[in-house]
Amino acid sequence: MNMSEALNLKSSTSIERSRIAHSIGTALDRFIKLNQDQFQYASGELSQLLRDIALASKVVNREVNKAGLIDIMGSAGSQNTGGDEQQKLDVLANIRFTRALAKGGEVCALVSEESETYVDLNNEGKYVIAIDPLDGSSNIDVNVSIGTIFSVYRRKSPTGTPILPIDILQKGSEQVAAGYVLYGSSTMLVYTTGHGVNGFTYEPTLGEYFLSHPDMQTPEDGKIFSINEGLYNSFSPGVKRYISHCKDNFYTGRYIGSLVADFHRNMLKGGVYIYPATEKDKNGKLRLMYECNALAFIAEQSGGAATNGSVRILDIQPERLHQRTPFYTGSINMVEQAMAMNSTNE
Ligand code: FBP
Repeated sequence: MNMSEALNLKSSTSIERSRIAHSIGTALDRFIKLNQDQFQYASGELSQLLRDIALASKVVNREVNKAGLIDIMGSAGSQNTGGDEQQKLDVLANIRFTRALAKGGEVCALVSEESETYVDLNNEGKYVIAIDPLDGSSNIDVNVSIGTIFSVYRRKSPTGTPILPIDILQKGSEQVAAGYVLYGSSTMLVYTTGHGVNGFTYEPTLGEYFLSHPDMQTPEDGKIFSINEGLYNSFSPGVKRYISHCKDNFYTGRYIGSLVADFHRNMLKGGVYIYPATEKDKNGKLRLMYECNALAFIAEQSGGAATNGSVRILDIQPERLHQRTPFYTGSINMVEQAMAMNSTNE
């Protein structure tokens, strides 16, 4: 097609298809608007809430990208509730997301890895958020992919009244939306509202996310296993048996040590991520409310699976804000196989 033909483009489809200007895809804002009627309580608040999360992630992305140039690397000199050393970027990301969600006004309470108790934001808010503002802390200072993980719930108590435990300690199956942001070679926002999973890639020169991975599907099977084998000696016989099975079948071992990055790769390529119970951490390391529930919702919405080794993550009733759980997630056949080997633990 030469320039004059291109300039004579008549119909919108021919313009859309013109190779002279590649289509950049649907902007996140437009996608949220176009799909708003899918939301159970579609009145714009959940849409705004998703926009607030996207905005905060752009600010965090900017800070993560220039971390080596400004003084935000290293420890913040404090510990979070789990006793993990807080990195400066952990604290910064927590402030950015809390501020954006407080300003938005849609959220009544926020559960965060970086806060001991939930943060009371606004009694008029209809939604409760559980968030891991920056996941993969051990990789922050070494420029390896890190992420943000979020879960959205509808409050149970009437708006305008004090927040109650029933508003906070909800099962993962009650999530109305969930997602993650991956700060990697490119930055992506992946989320679900219970109608499939869509991925958006950030275009920094336009400051906008664009639909790049519509209707993401986790392959039923794969050849990648992700587990910290450094903890091998503290694994159960069942987990050791599954690792041998993977090696006997020449599966590839891939473990970044950033849950979001390992989860994302396995969702695209097929694979299983396992953080099991260990002698040290009888309930595993990962947190149910702001790490596992969101990824379990996405796993299931993309045709994958997520369990604690015996039951569905989304069926677990949380008892404490920062409770931990073993986590098996990814390709459905691989999760089931790992569980089968785990259940015969002699
Ligand atoms: P945080 O960094 O948010 O505490 O998340 C936990 C995490 O870093 C996951 O991202 C990762 O998969 C896992 O812990 C790595 O743990 P380990 O170093 O014990 O393998």
